[in-house]
Amino acid sequence: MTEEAYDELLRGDGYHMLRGLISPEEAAAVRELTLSRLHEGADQNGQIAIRDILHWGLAIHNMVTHPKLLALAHKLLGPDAALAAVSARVLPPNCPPGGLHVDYPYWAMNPGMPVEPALMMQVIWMMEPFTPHNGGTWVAPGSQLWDSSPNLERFEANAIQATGEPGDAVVSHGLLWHRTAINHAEEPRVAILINYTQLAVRPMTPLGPFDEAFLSEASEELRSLLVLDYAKALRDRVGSHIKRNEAAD
Ligand SMILES: O=C(O)CCC(=O)C(=O)O
Repeated sequence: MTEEAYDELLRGDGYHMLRGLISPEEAAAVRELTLSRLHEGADQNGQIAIRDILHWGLAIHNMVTHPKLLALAHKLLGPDAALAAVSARVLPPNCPPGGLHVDYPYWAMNPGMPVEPALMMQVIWMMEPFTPHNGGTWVAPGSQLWDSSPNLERFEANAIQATGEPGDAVVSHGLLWHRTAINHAEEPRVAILINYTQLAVRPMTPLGPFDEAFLSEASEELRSLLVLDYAKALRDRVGSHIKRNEAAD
């Protein structure tokens, strides 16, 4: 799975569908949790973004550290990949579509952005069925390779809507052109968004601080993703870089 998804993200459609990562019941519980916390969110042009939801507890931790996602994140971004953001996105009924974009850090960079190695991987978790009717995300297959700023005309000529079942996830290269859709349904549509980056990418908004109670419950995998000691993570990276160079001599 990891090998196929890796190739798809870098050289194929730029995204890969992972089915049934959590059960429909688990997804429904996270959907309810999200809807009970809408007051933590901010309006984003008619849609609701709830940032930094790690403190919501174990269900979110388990999604962030799902073994299939971590295997891919580590292959794509390195064994010391970092968690850059975890948020919820709610599309209220009849919300307007979101703006066409690529994700951070790519939109903040000068032209000539590297596809490979990737700097960022995004995960769009479906907490209910995603359909064209309720706002399945629009993505343009292969657009990570288009080497230009997103433009609506090219996007609209190529884009398709990601659809799936509760507990599925779309994993994508950070350079994939995408936008949120209109929700024509009568119920809000809920997604959980997770972004992983290479260690060296400066987070847009640093996660944390994390108190002792939080850290004592965090798994090894989660602590590693939080890069609690950046200087040490860099020392480890220098160490393995030097070892690699020595091996090559
Ligand atoms: O909620 C969605 O449909 C996807 C949102 C998204 O990927 C983004 O805004 O970067």
